[in-house]
Order: sequence, then C-alpha cells, then structure tokens
Amino acid sequence: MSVDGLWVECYLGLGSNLDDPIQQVISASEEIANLEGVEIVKCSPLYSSQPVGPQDQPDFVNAVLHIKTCLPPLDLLKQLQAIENQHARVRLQRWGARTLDLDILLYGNQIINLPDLIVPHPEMANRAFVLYPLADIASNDLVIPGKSSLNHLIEGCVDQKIRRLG
Ligand code: ROI
Repeated sequence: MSVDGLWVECYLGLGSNLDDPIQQVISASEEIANLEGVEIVKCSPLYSSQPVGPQDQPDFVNAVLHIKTCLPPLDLLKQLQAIENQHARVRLQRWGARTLDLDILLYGNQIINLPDLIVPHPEMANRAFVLYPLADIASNDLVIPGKSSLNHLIEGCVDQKIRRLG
C-alpha cells in the first residue's frame, strides 16, 4: 500500500526479439503481475512487428499491459528494470535486438520529465507496435497527455508492418 493509498492507472509496453520472444513477453507479464503494488487490469494480444530502427534484426513480439499501481513512477521503473535484468537482458546496440524491453508508456495522466524517465514515452505516438495493442485495451477516449487522440496517431503509422498473433 502506498503512503497515500492512491492507485494510478498505467500502461506498460513489452517487447522482445531474442531468445523465444513470445515466451519472454508472456513470462514478463506474469512477473509484472506478481509485483507488490501492481495489479493487472488487462493484457493486450501479442503482435509481431517489423523492427523500427535497424532492419538487420529479427521481428519483435510486442504487447501492452494496462495496470494499476501504488508504486511511484521511479519505483515502478526500478521493478521493471529488475525484471529486464532477470531476463538476462541483452542489448547489443542502441535500437538493436534485445531479450526484453519494458517501458512505462503512460502513468495516469502525468507528464514526467526526469533524467531516467520520460512519460508519456517519447516515441510511443509514432510506433504502431505500441499504438495497436494499446488501442485494443484502452478506452476510446484515452488521452495521451501532450499528444492527439489514439485513433489519429494510429492513422499516422499505417505503413508500419504489424500483425496480430493468434
Ligand atoms: N521495433 C519493434 N517493432 N518493436 C520494438 O519493441 C522495438 N523496440 C525498440 C526498437 C529497437 C526501437 N525497435 C523496435 O527498442
């Protein structure tokens, strides 16, 4: 329980393109569900997506989780980084292949600008692999602070190759 007992609705982005990516994303979701101070509201379907950035790497598996948390943003970030590390996160190069990437996309409607954490995630508005799974589980009137509507943002990335799995 947080000091003030406040639970905040958040969205997390999950991505992997190494070492059995589907399993990486599924087990990371379970580990997030087991965190103290975190409750899962909804999991998006999994998507397969072409890499954004360098193309000489495998396709990614991506998903978005809607959670409620009483952890402050930096504590949540620390817990997510611990899970990334448990997955023996390998990141060979910036914008390159990785075993597990966990991002805080939205933390309530807060705008956070700290050296280690920027929320809303600065690239989320341009990435189909975030917006499609987000649209599957978020309400139609979800507002991305500082950006336009989800539907409008999705129109801007229809050229990105993404496929729903299962
Ligand atoms: N591309 C896709 N499709 N999915 C990701 O999760 C992803 N993550 C990244 C970069 C390398 C920018 N590209 C990605 O960090």
